Parts: sequence; C-alpha cells; structure tokens
Amino acid sequence: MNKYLSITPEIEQAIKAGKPVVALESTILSHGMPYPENVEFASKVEEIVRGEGAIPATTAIIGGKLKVGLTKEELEIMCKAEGVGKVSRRDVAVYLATGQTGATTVATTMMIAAMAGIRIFATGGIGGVHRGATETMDISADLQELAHTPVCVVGAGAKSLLDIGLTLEYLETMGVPVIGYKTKDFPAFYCRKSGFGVDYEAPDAKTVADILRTKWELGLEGGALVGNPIPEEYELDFDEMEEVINKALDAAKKEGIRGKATTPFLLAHIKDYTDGVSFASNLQLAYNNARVASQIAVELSKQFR
Ligand code: PSU
Ligand code: MN
Repeated sequence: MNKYLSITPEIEQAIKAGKPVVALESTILSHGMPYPENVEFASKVEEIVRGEGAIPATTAIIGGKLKVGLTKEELEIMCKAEGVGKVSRRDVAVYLATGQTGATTVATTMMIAAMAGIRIFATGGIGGVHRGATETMDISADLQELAHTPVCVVGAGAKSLLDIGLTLEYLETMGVPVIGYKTKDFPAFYCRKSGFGVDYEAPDAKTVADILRTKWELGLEGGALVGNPIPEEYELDFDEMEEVINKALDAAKKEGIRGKATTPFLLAHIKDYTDGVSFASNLQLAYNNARVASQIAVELSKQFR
C-alpha cells in the first residue's frame, strides 16, 4: 500500500471486499461553492451515495497524506477553505512534501481513487480545453488524467466557459470513451444539450459498467467520461447562461487572470452574475451525478465478484 494514502477503515474494507465505492472531489467544495452551503452539500451528496448502496469516498490532501474518506471535521476544513489550495496533478508532490492542505481537482481525485482501487467518481463538471486555447494553451490536466488513469468520471458534461467542441476533440485524440447516460447529447452542465453529440448513448447503468469492464479487461489505458444531463426541472436557459459566461470571460481577460486561477475565477463570477440561481442547479446536477455514479459502481461491483 502506498505510504501516502490514508483510507478510512470503512472504505478500505469495502474496497477489499469488492463493494461499490464512489470517489468525490473536494475542489468543488473549496473552490466551487460558497460556505456554509457547501457543508450541507457535502453531507447530502454522501447520503445520496449511501442511499444507492455505495460508500462515498471524498478525497483531499491533509497533513502530508492523500485522504480517502473525510471525517466531519476534515469536510468542514475543506468547506471553509481557509488556506486550502487547489491541487491538480503537478501540485500533488509539493502539497504532500510541504504538508499544505489541498482540495483535489478531477485530475487529482482520479489519481488518488486509482491508487486506492476505486473505479467510479462523481463530480459536477470536468475541466477541459478553454476557449481561446489555440492562443493560451490552457487545457485542463483533467483531460490527460482521463487518458491515462483507470477511473470513470460521471459529470454533467462541461461548462460552456470551455470550448466544448475542442474538449471533445481532445478526448477523442486521447482515446477516452465519452458515453451519454440516457442521452445522445453531450451535456453543457446547466443545460442538457451543448450542441455536440456523444459517441454512444448508454440506456442504463449496467451498460456503462459492461463498457468499463470490457475496456479494463482489454488492458486499455485510461478512464471514461459519462455525460449525465442535469434533470429537466433544473435546467437553465442556454442563451442566458451564454451571456453570463461571456461576461465572466471578459472580466477574466480584463483582470489578466491566468493559469490555475482561471477556472475558480470564472466559476465565482458566474455565480455572482446569476444571483445564486445557477447554484441551485449546480447542486441538483451534482446530486444526480452522485446517484448515477453509485448505480454504475453497484453494477460494476456485481461483475467483478
Ligand atoms: N468546473 C466546474 N466546477 C468545478 C471545476 C470545474 O464547473 O468545481 C473544478 C474541478 O475540480 C476541475 C477543476 O477538475 O475545476 C479544473 O480546473 P482547471 O481548469 O484549472 O484544470
Ligand atoms: Mn488551466
């Protein structure tokens, strides 16, 4: 066992017994949602996973350890986010070696999940190729992680602050299966459709589990992305969100925001501009992803038994 991993006994036993476990990230808590609303979200999302018969495993970097499963106190630390950095792949060794507290992005959560033996991970939306990337080369490390690390990420697609077309092209180049959960459309976070399609529409969780098992039995490297659209009743208007996103992008440009600060900056501005309406949708789509991810984890655990 990796000496940097610190897994709660409950999760460790579940992994050993081949029971369904679902990884959850902490950047969504520390850098994607306001305090104290994120505290309620963190516990509700774990409750949903348990309700589906799986065990939640929220990840973070605390005290020189890669934490898999957080106590109430540790969740509170991630939610308060005081002095909590955003940790993507390149930051992991720095944070471990220097004992800094870090919230894990999609890329880092995938890394930690794979080290622990967890195959399924629920999030809000993934990072991707940013608009203007042909100039800035701003491409999230999440995409490389999907290419190389054997974890299935269930998300509501990607926010259209990204260039969704280029994000999908990148995933195709890197050989990452993009599966629509009961949809032919790649979702755009707040909206069920992005204008781009998926490779394959899976009718149920078992089919997704079949695809994953086959990919990994073949020895194919990397993970998969499941696009799970926001429930209809919480969907927001595409054109209105487009306006908001463009305003946030303009602000980022004006203030010269670059690098890892870009995504958190855009997310915070989108939230401000929409008076919290977008936040309610954000919560619901994340709950929905936790539900579907858990169902996939349950199916996958039956097949590996
Ligand atoms: N997109 C969202 N909400 C988020 C993130 C992205 O709608 O919270 C977070 C995720 O943790 C994701 C990270 O992995 O931002 C991507 O950051 P970057 O673009 O710097 O790789
Ligand atoms: Mn970036």
